[in-house]
Amino acid sequence: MGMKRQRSEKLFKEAERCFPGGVNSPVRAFKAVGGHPLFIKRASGSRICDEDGNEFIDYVCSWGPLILGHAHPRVLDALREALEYGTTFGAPTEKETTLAMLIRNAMPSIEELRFVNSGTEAVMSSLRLARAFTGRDKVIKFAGCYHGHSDGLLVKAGSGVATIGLPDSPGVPSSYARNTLTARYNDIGSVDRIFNANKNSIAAVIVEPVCANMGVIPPDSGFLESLRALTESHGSLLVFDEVITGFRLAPGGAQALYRVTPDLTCLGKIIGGGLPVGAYGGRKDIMDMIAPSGPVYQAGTLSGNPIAMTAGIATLQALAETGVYENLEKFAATLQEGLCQAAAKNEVPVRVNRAGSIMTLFFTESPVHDYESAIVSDTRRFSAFFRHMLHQGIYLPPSQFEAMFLSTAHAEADIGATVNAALAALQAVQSELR
Ligand code: KE4
Repeated sequence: MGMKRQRSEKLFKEAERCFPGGVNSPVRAFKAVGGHPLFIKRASGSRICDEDGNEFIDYVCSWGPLILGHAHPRVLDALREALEYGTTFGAPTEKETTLAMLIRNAMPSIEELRFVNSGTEAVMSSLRLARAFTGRDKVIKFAGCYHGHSDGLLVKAGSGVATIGLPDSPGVPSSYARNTLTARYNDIGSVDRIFNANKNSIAAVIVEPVCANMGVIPPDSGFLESLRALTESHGSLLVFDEVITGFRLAPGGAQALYRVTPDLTCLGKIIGGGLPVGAYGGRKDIMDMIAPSGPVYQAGTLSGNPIAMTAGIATLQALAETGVYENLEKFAATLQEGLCQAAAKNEVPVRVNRAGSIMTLFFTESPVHDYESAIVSDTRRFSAFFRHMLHQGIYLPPSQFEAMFLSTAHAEADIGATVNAALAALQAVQSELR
């Protein structure tokens, strides 16, 4: 399975001298799938090309932001024009309001919002605000959900924490961790029990309305509605972490798709169109507590910078065109069906969970509906599958516990090539690991 990797190997050795593990984000390190990461040189549409000239159909898409694919002409043209005016001023610009209006029009629950520079910053700020608004300290999250790396949320987290099997992160003071209570996704009873054991002390429940950090796990029917009712009855806030699902599942995100209205929403990824942007927002009576209109402090040098705003505006305007989500749905459904058939033909027990244009192929025969049923997946088979797909020119997320992301640039030929590669890869996995 030869693939030229000399330049990536050379660059990785240099990177290892600069960065812990040679990367700037753990999940990129290929730790869960073996070997060293490929260094990417350029990308366009659905394709990425590494430093050794290998080309791949990309299903990472920068972990979600690139729903239009790489280097979309509309985004690049808008950025080229914007750069002529300067890059950042540390002062208000019209573009922040333009992007905010696009977000608010799509998500009416967001009456006011604040731009930050990452999903982590959005979630961290939203929970500080929830604690201030309710006067309570505790927060409920769900095992396997990942909300960025702020201290209080690195408790039974998903994504890279699950990928490299870290129990939780050292360095988080126990005082933080004890204010983060963990429930079981899709198990409303587990939430109810925590509320009853912590009366009047839960500031908020934070949830990925569709999980994508223990692999993709959609909510069971009624789960989000029950969370809404429970938080309301206990005077706690419901925070939707829509960093992945916002503008991914629908223009209005999961809250539009499932018709459940949170008190606060966290966004990131797509709203930045490939540049660093996060946002948190929601009810005006809550958001007005944020400085300078209120006492809750939060700030950021590059928050709302015009270049990132430009990429976000161009992306959301392109997504507003007719048929975009219908096409994503069509291609994603075709891919899901193709992967299931490829597994069946090779008698490999898999589950392919999907929500819109994100999906995960789990190497397990039982349904995957929470963290416990996700982590029993055969990660050995997954890493063999990953390697065989990579060698056939398909770049999957290097972790069983991440989502595959499709873009509007993924064409029928890409889907067909991916399904054919999966057929061969699953056959190879079966003969290797029988
Ligand atoms: P960032 O700080 O990475 O922009 O966002 C944190 C975050 C918050 N909420 C959800 C639901 C998220 O998925 C994320 C980050 N997602 C991971 C991928 N699963 C980012 C990839 C990485 O960590 O390198």
